[in-house]
Amino acid sequence: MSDNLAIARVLAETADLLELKEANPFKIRAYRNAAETIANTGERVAAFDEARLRELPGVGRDLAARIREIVETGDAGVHRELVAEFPPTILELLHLQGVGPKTAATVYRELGIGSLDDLERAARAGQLASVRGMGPKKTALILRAIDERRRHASRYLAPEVADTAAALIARLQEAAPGADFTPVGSLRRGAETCGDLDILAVGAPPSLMDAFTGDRLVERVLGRGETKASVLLHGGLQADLRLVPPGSRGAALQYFTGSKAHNIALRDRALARGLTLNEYGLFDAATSAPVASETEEAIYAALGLPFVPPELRENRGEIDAAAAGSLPRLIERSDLRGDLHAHTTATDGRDDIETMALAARAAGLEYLAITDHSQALAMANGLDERRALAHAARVREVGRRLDGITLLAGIECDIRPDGTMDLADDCLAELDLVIASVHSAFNQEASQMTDRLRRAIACPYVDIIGHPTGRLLLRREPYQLDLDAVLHDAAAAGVALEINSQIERRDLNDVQARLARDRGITLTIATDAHARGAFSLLRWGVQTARRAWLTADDVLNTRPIEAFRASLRRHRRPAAR
Ligand code: DGT
Ligand code: CA
Ligand code: CA
Ligand code: ZN
Repeated sequence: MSDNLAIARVLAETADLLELKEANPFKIRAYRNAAETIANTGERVAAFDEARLRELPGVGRDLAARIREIVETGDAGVHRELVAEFPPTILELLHLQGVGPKTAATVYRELGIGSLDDLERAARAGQLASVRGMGPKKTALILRAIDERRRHASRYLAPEVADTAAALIARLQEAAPGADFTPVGSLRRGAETCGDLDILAVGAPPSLMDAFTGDRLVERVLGRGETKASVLLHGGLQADLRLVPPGSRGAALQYFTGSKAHNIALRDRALARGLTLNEYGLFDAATSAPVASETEEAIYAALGLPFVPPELRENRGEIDAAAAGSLPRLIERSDLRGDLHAHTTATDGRDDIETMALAARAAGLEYLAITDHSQALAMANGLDERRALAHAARVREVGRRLDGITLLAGIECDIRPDGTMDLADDCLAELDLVIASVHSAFNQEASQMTDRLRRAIACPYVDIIGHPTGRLLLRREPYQLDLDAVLHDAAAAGVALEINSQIERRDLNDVQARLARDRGITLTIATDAHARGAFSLLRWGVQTARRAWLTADDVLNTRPIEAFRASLRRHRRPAAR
């Protein structure tokens, strides 16, 4: 096992299982902290030796040994033993949003509930009410979480699938050094989640199938032929491998990248021109003579189209736009000059101001806004007015000291349930940039939540709305909201909307960001970094932006610092009404 997230998952599960056993709280915390540290480390922890591992915050001798064990064997003995002590279904309980290890431990011990099915049955029968701290409200939340879980059960976060793909392809490449590997399907299209992992191998010998089906990540072989194999990986993800000869590389890439809807539309276009299109190539329908197959560009060109970037291939107007020569020039990671959303040790971040600034600079950024939480987020040690201003002074002081990176002193200010801002106007006015976000009372009705966001937008010191819909991929639905009304107000007020790059947020999503841009709203792409390694996450925000058809001009933080500052809402004249 070689990716950070997979290692972190084993450690976090160990912490959860220890909690279930009521083990020593310090030990539980130690595993949980290590899991978080590793998930947030930019470099590949699998390449670290024990000494290097012990330099990570919160990783001592024991944990370093456990981590090496996970890297080398794919699991840790302590984790395996813990799993064996409980029913195998216990992990699904632990992973249920809104339940958490404490509740799971209570219902397991008091009611013997060890699976989602048990929990659902008990909840429906009203048996949870007998457990301390579990009223009807909590029961309803649990039932909703189970329902959502069932609907999402078979999908995975794309960045996690990308990590798995990289690890797997590295080993396949060793087995077939001359071959060329590309992840295709939804992963290549930059989707948020993937149903499975599709890999295309060009120019590999048939023996590659042995390496694939025998890989250490493989739990079970689902099917195996000469040119195609499917396996189930540990953790439940399916992986499909296809072998094609170099001559049909482009056709196979095009076909297996999809989407299915794009392919069908493209095939119709081919048919209308007397051509047939399949995974082997583009052919003359009458004579079967090959027309194009070696590159995707050649196939699109033979259909009278420029190359269509994979992120656009969703049959959302891209073929017409391509035919009309009006495909957008999509934003790229290298267009981003700044990151606008980052936390430090002042609240719930793991690194201090200077460390974050240097990491942003190392990631090629020219500016960084430090935007710690406001007081309402007490759990995160949120800042009140006095601390916010003192923190801003420190941010500016560090910024003056450092070369090659400009720091902006901002805040991620909570939008209270009634729509008022969590910090006084005169404090917000002192800062360089204000993100306003919802972090509480997610269950408000649509009308209330819509008013709440509109009120926030009406505050003249709000520049950006952070993670505007509050959804967590595969875990939490967006809050109820009239997005149209919010977009209307944001456009009128000149407030920007964030595309949050956290892998489980991607919020706004592609469709919403495209809609916002069409309404004249500018977007930002931000990491919501909580540690120095997090700036690499910009990549995922950029993918969402590309899927939203955005160009560099549509995104505020592609601008040079002075132009960026000038385009913030606080420095613009109020929009004429
Ligand atoms: P996923 O796996 O749900 O995240 O989404 P995809 O797009 O990766 O879907 P998948 O893995 O079923 O198939 C990979 C690609 O193969 C898909 O994007 C397009 C192509 N493909 C699959 N089935 C069909 C089909 O019936 N017709 C056409 N034209 N293409 C297909
Ligand atoms: Ca797929
Ligand atoms: Ca597939
Ligand atoms: Zn936030």
